[in-house]
Amino acid sequence: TTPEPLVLTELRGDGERRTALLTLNRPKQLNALNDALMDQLGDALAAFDADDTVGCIVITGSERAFAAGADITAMAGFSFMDAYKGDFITRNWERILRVRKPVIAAVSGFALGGGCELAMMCDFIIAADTAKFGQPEIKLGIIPGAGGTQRLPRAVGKAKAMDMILTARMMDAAEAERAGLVSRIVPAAALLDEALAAAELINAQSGPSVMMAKECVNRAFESGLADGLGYERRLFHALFATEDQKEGMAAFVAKRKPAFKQR
Ligand code: CO8
Repeated sequence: TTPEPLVLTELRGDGERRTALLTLNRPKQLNALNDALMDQLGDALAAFDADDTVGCIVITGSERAFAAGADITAMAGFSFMDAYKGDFITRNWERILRVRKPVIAAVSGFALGGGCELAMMCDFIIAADTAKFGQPEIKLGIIPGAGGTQRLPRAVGKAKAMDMILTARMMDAAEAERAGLVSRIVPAAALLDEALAAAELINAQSGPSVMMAKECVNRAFESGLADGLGYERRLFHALFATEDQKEGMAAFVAKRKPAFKQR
């Protein structure tokens, strides 16, 4: 028998472009992220990013846990050289950063350690009211290793990031939304529907504007204001070369819905 996949993949939506739904699938281990799972996730992300029928990707977990972190049993015996030579964690974790289409995290339950870091690598997080975020690595005698010390302060500011990383306390969904870590909170039962509805709105837009908008927002975290504004200006100008810009503006003037074609 073939083993159950660690990441379930399906296509959702009936528009011209669909949403790839990726479900982390180690529910008994609270979706603890091991090497095999991260390989499967990276493969799925790359495949759907290259698929023109897909406009947007949603990553979700189970009701109880988005992911409770990197698999502690897998790394418990690591030496420094194991971690260093295995390029732990860049090898397969950072593939998500190369995805050009939007990636939405739909988080229910625990998003801890590497699980919180994975959610933060997505473009935005929609949280169920049951969501709990944390970076509890300090309790294991390590520190966050997949961007937690860098992305969390950018998301919630230094005070809350230091508090969470040094004390290991969790943030509930309400605090995460107040702090800016998540874009919205929805009732747990509606989480997937809400995330898929957000994805559908994105799927209906022009491919080049969606990808360039994502690129520009990400640029805001990599550059000074003047450089970021210059980058935005160039891409803004470039979009006037697309057919979809003509279509979008013509549709507005004609008071009809635009039919964007470019992917
Ligand atoms: N790794 C491995 N197994 C886990 C993990 C994990 N991170 N989290 C939970 N599990 C397992 C438990 O061992 C348990 O297994 P079993 O049933 O066989 O005993 C099962 O999942 C259910 O968990 P619990 O019984 O503990 O459930 P509770 O509801 O009592 O507690 C908690 C839930 C609070 C989430 C608790 O499980 C917990 O504290 N988990 C660990 C959280 C944590 O410390 N996460 C950080 C891990 S370190 C990390 O992510 C570093 C990232 C660095 C970069 C990434 C590199 C790859």
